[in-house]
Amino acid sequence: MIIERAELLLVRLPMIRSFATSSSQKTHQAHILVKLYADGLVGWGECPSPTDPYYCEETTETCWHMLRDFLLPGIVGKAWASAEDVQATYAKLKRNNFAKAGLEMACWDLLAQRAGRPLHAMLGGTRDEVLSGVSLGVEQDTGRLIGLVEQYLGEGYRRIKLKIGPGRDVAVIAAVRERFPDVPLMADANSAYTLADLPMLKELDQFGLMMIEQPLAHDDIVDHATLQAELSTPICLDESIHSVEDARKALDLGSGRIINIKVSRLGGLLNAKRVHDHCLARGVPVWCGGMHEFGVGRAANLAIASLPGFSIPGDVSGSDKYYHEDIVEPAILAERGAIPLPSGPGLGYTVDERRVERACERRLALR
Ligand code: OSB
Ligand code: MG
Repeated sequence: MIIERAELLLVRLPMIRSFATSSSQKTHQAHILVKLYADGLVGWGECPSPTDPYYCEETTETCWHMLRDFLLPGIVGKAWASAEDVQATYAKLKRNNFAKAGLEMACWDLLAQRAGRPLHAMLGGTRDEVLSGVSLGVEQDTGRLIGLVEQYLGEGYRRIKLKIGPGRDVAVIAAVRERFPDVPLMADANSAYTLADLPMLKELDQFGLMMIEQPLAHDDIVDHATLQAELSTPICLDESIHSVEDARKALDLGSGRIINIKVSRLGGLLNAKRVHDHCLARGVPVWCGGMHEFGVGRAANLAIASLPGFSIPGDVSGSDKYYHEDIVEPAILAERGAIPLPSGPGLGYTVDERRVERACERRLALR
């Protein structure tokens, strides 16, 4: 295929509830949509980067810069036929995985549309629905947090993830666990702790958590191995894993027993699939993480989560958990804790261009 024209659209949506992690607080999300025109088709991708560099080093603006100045000029007008070919166009460009993921996603959408197949089928998906959990931000009021857990369990979500951070950890988990003794529960620290916090982290072992996600530094796999040897609760790695090589090394070291697969953090669907395949071969469970995606990125998350190794309900919730009005039709919604996979070609949802237009703050076209 040859991309004749590419557009970047910076789209900003207000969130239904503000979301706090140990490192940031958000009331809006501003994501870049990548729109590619090739062979009479239009492909869509999304960079769900936070606006600030507190989850990883990328931001919305670094994604815009990489796409405008390196990624799009490297592919527009050139022939390609596979996701491997797409990756080859930026082989020299280090990291910047959220930016790469937005471009690669739009290319996969084009490939799947041209093949007349749903993206999940192209990727080797074997499920017809994806099991869904929720990720709840840090709340200063534990009663309010318990109310939210109750609400989402009432909606049928299969697993609850609680963000934790210094001062909002053991007591919060204890309170939620006491109220919901049997619920599949986990904690995500977003790299807020160090090995000096070992006594507190060991206390978490008593709550029967499914896992503790990224307790230590964003760039660490060594201290995580030390910690995992001290904990009975499995560690799940998020921020530390950017590639299948990172996953292999972390698993070899014993830095964790579960991997959070994020399309964005891994630089696209092909790398996400590689991590999935590696973990499946080793018997390591994976689940699909999220970055508060709009409908385009959420559709890609659903597609990858349809692969057989995704044995744990992920963070891909219905869009009504995040946004009053998302940008795709039909809305992506969970029913009894499961989201059905679409049957149409490509991402399988239609981008509502009027809504995109209304929420678009900046655009750029390249030919
Ligand atoms: O660490 O998984 C994370 C959101 C923003 C940044 C990092 C993370 C998250 C989430 C929310 O946990 C996942 C979602 O509901 O999309
Ligand atoms: Mg995480």
